[in-house]
Amino acid sequence: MKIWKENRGSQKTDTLTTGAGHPVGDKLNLQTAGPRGPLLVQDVVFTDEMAHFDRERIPERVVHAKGAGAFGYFEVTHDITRYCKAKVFEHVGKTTPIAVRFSTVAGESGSADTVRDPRGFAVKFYTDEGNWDLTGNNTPIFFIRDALLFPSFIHSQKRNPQTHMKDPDMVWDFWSLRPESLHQVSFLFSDRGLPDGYRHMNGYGSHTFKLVNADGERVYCKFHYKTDQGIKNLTVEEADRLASTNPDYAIGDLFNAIANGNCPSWTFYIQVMTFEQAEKFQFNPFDLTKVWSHKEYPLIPVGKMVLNRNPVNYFAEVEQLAFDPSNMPPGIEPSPDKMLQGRLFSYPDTHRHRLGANYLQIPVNCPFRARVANYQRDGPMCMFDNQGGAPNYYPNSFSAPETQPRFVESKFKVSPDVGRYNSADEDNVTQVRAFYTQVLNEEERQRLCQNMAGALKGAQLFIQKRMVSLHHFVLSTQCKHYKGSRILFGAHLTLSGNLSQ
Ligand code: HDE
Repeated sequence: MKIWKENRGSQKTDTLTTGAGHPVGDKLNLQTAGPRGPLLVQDVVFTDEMAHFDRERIPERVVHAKGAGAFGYFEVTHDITRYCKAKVFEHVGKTTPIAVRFSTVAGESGSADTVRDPRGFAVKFYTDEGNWDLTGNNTPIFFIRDALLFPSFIHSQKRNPQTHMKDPDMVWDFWSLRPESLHQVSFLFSDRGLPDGYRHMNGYGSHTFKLVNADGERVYCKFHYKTDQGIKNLTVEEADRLASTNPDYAIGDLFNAIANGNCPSWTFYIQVMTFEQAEKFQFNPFDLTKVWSHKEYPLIPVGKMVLNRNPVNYFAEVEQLAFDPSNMPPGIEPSPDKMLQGRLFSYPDTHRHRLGANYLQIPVNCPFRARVANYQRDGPMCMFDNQGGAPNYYPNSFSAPETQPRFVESKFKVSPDVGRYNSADEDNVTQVRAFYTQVLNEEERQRLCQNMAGALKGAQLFIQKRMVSLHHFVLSTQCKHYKGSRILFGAHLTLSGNLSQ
């Protein structure tokens, strides 16, 4: 897609200025003492340009650094006010503007789009009662269930601290030491680990959340957004080819589709679980490494998400777009999920570091459908009127922003002993076994083993062995797929000779 049209001289152009707005007479030649230099410090056209250039980069995201963004709307198609009072679901037909950012996870901002990796699928709803950020992925589950492990997990997927290279030992050492990761790892090495761009994949809020209705009644909920374009994945060969020939494949695919009026959409669903059902659920309902059965907790349709506008400026609208799972308007609350709770702290903390204390004033992050009125003042890059002469302390005796008791969060009981509870062994087997033996067909199973072995063979032998035993432990010797998968791994790994031991 060609964006800029050639200027043939007939068009009126703006006067070029410095950052401070002074008109510039010459932008091609330095101001020097004589034609061969040296330079003059008084050349502010040069120093203004260079000093700004020196500061162009902000830190890239620690994870999800490479991404594409677009804008559009969410429309309610089915009434769920019996579950949730959030304004975004207020009535059928209501639309709310959204911003979406898709991403890969482990690579840097210059990395290829078609690598095997989960994909981020983060949605910001600009609602009438503040922004709601559903910062999800294209998978309904995750690798770990305790937020304390996240920095180590991510370190294992990024670069080795000495060689500065991706390191299969680190990747597979961590996964093989944490059996709860196998469910997500199996998903990742299945066909869905290589989505064809960003339009042909589903999205999931992944965590369990709490919905509260106007009467204060609460249920637990999960969010799903299913692609209306249909699921499409790349073959390993095609993904590899694109990684070298067109590393920005997914960004381009999304941009061009929207620019050509081929606007992608997703159908939005919830799953609902009552508090009583959660008490009796066979697993911990807040465990992010597990799904809720769709048979027992069917998908309830809610609405549609449509992306119909490309960013006008990538840096302003996508690089600075800051998602935060703790952005939840009244009616949507966190569940006790330890991962979600960890994220409530991590994201705004990241943004204060990456973008600065006033990152919520950046237009793309600003809750523009609500009016921000509070007692926060000052800080670097304070961009608006800083709330003028209004009182800056609370409580006060003047007509200044006041709390509204109807917005108090729902109450919940917490009485157990405080401790560091080990969740490593909370049934890491049942769901991954069902995924391997029931969800996948024989060819998909073969590809999974082949894909996994292809990556695992870069790790040291003892790590390969531990990973394969983990996979086989999940299947159990009774399983009819046990022998087949053993042979498959054997055929693709350097430890083939050792497998029979
Ligand atoms: Fe993230 N994650 N994450 N994550 N994540 C970030 O935020 C983090 C997790 C996800 O397009 C970071 O701005 C912790 C699950 C997406 O801008 C950081 C934990 C899921 C994006 C961060 C998780 C996600 C991020 C990096 C475990 C899916 C990109 C820079 C407790 C449900 C959003 C930044 C965008 C980005 C932390 C786990 C999805 C560091 C601590 C689970 C889509 O704050």
